[in-house]
Amino acid sequence: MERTYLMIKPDAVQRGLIGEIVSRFEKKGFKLVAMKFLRLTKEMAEKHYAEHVGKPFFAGLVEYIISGPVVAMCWEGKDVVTVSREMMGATNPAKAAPGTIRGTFAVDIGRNVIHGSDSPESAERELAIYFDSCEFVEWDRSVQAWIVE
Ligand code: IDP
Repeated sequence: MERTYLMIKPDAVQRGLIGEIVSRFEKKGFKLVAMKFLRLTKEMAEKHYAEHVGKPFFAGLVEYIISGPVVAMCWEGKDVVTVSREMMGATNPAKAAPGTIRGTFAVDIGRNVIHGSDSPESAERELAIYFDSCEFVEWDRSVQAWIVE
């Protein structure tokens, strides 16, 4: 089953949106596999956002992401990478569809409340930054057959 890395960013934690955001993925039918509350080091942030090194917003992005605690999560489910990106909405909240997480809770690209991997390959790379393999919890949900045929 596909996995993705989702991260509730420092602005959402400060604004008390953890429960609201986690709830959306739970209700959708995805399965939580790993979760931790932590503050990123500068090294972790630079590793996570390595593809953006050299861009004008890079320094501000790193400063933002290490400015307070985040919730790091691994979620599992059918097409979870694509579907969770749809649920998040566009990177720029001004362009995010109403009802999406960013469309509902954010207005600024520099404070867009959530991160989600953009491909299964990115998910694998990002999950390795935050979790050891022993931290992924194997468990069965009694409702699984009512979520995926
Ligand atoms: P994504 O988070 O939707 O995958 P990316 O293009 O990978 O979007 O950008 C990573 C993060 O960098 C964004 O979520 C946002 O926080 C930040 N970012 C991207 N572009 C800008 C910008 O132009 N100004 C400020 N921050 C930006």
